[in-house]
Amino acid sequence: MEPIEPALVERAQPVSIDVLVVGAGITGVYQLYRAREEGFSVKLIEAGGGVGGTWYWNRYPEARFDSESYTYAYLFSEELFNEWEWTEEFAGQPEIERYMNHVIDRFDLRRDMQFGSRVTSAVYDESSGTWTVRASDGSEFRARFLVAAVGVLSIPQLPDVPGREDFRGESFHTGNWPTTPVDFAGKRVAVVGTGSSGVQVIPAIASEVASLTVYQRTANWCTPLNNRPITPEEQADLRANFEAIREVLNTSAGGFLHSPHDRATFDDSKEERRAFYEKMWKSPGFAKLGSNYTDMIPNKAANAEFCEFIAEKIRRIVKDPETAEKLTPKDHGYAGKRPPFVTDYFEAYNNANVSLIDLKETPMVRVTETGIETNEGLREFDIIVWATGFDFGTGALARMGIRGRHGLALEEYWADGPSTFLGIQTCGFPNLFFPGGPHGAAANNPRYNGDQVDFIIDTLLYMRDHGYGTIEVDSAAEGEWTNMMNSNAGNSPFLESSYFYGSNVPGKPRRLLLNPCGRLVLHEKMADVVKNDYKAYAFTKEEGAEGRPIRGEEPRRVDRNCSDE
Ligand code: NA7
Repeated sequence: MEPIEPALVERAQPVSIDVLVVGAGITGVYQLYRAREEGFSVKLIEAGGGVGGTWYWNRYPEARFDSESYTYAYLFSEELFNEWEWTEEFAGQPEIERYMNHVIDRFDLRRDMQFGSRVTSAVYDESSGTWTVRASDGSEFRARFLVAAVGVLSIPQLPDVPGREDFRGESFHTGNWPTTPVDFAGKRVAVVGTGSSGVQVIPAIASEVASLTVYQRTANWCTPLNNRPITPEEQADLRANFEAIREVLNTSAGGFLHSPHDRATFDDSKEERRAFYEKMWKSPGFAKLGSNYTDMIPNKAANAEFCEFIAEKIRRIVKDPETAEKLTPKDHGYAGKRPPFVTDYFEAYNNANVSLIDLKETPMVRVTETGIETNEGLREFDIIVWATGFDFGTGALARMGIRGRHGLALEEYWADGPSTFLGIQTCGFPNLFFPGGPHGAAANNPRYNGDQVDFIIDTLLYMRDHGYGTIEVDSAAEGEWTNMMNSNAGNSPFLESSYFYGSNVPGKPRRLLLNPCGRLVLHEKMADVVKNDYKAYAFTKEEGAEGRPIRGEEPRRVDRNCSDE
């Protein structure tokens, strides 16, 4: 495909390219790499000052992977896999950022990347079949294809508590952490939120602060991450087994290496179950999900027993029984919400300077200039850490000013929740792809996001081979996929109270933002697209010759009352 002729450009000298990638996270960088390798002219723009995406912005103390480092990292190059030695099973943010910088330098990607450039609008022009994208730094691009690899956890969500802006100390959201170190030593600190981020930051700072007050709305089923250094022997094993590792990670439902267990809970005696739970407690990260009893999630009695085992652990670790009780979840079972993995989290509450406030018993009333007021009074702080999560799944896509055919705004089209095909495209927005967006899968993120990037590249190559200039998904294909997502939502372990349904964002429609049918169904449907010669799409020829023309119809809203399907 030839780069777009400058003659098509209507406004002041935008840069004309085949593919514009937005977002320098793990997905966007891979998209840039693949597009360039295939000979497309491509640029990547990124709002942040450096590479890493989520792993650039979330640089709070002890931010780290909870998927094994080598399962989360790139697999497209054996040389890269061999030469980068992760120091720990679960790498910390600084090492992850170093890795991402290494990748972009090793593959000479930096020259096509532009940082500090936040998209302010992306408008589709039907006459030329191109996107005009403008960014905060004044740059402008005209691209045939727009790939919004903007991540699911990239818009920090701050609570709507009165006075939040009035606080005169320092305050930070974990997902928008400063690049300069925050000095916690001797400070009075509040941490609000006890999801995966909050429970990482709490033990990391507990011993250096003067006081730490944790504001918890919902207790989580936290279990040990069990991080450790990777030994030289293990490094050698990883290298020797690259092909086998890649095969499992590329083909398994979860994109992890954890072997599934072959027994259901009550196949074992009480003593055997107890020993097995102990084994799970000592297992690394997501093994507690991936290698647990086969019925631990769907069987209520099985789930309750595993939860009771964790509750006992909490009671044993936390010395103050009242605090232990508050830290034990009451409103969901294991995996009803995304389970965090921790290092010395419960232990932190044994420090005399750490206290826990249960916001369900003691609601937050307001933030003042000096601290946080609950119905029990004011506590004064020097620093407030908001570990209050994100506008998950659609937050970033809805804020880019994306306008498709007939000026259709993406955020309006998705006002009742996202409507997608394969979690990659949506009708009414030709030549737009959003790998890693809503409805993709529910697994080790880079693995299924990478599957989507590969699918996008195959699609672009198909278009190039056929001389097609535009692609738009058929509304019926989109409807089928979206209905499948919505009608299977009940099969996901996650409850509606989970942020995976958008329930943490006031006014956001409650739709499952993951793919409850899983990664293997995603693979199957992608393969069907190819097998059926891309019948799910309308294409136009680059030079206006015959294709499978876009029919010019209004994108149809998907029927969302599909619970009986
Ligand atoms: P999460 O998992 O969404 O956690 C956010 C936490 O903040 C959670 O405990 C929330 O309680 C709490 N929260 C949210 N809003 C409020 C208000 N208004 N008041 C008090 N507390 C509140 O985000 P994380 O950053 O921890 O983790 C995100 C992902 O990063 C994680 O899943 C991993 O993939 C890595 P709630 O449970 O909603 O009651």
